Amino acid sequence: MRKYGIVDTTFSRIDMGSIAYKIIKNEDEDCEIVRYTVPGIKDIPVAAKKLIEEGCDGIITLGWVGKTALDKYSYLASSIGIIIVQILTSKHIIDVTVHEDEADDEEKLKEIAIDRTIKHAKNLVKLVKEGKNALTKYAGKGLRQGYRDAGEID
Ligand code: RDL
Ligand code: RDL
Ligand code: RDL
Repeated sequence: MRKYGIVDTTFSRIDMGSIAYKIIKNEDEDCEIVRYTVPGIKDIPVAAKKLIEEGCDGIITLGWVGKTALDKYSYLASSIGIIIVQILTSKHIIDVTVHEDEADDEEKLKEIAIDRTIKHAKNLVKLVKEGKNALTKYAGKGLRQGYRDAGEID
């Protein structure tokens, strides 16, 4: 049975973990899902590593980055940490991050967070189920998460 990990944070202002849970369950009915909630983004890499060590085939992380320069440094650190865990474990960690300065109003931020979470949860299931070529039919299509697709330049 395929096993997925969800890592989310209490810092986040939207419960993206519950959305990811529903989508993964819907896309891969018989799977097992483990959720691990940590305080903030810098706590994500080790949580993801622990879930992989517990047998997860792939992970989705759900981070929220505040507006200040300090927040952005935290994001860079966490992002590098997530990449290091992927390299060390050879497992995909799909990094969903919402940056609080992506939108001025809360409704728009919520839309971005939900859309990004749904699309990346589907990406994770495809990669875990089908492997290397799962996304090849979308290559070069200008797909975006959180926004309308940019589209292909022809
Ligand atoms: O280990 C405890 C905290 O250091 C850790 O949870 C940090 O990720 C918390 N944090 C910051 O310290 C910060 O300056 C966060 C942010 N900014 C941020 O923008 N988003 C977070 N955490 O999720
Ligand atoms: O793991 C899922 C995503 O985090 C990952 O695919 C990122 O590489 C997606 N991404 C960004 O998050 C971003 O802010 C990309 C860009 N910018 C970018 O400019 N080009 C990309 N991905 O290919
Ligand atoms: O072209 C508009 C956006 O794609 C661009 O601003 C991206 O940098 C926004 N973005 C993030 O900031 C991020 O952390 C994206 C992702 N993650 C992502 O996973 N997928 C995106 N954009 O399409």
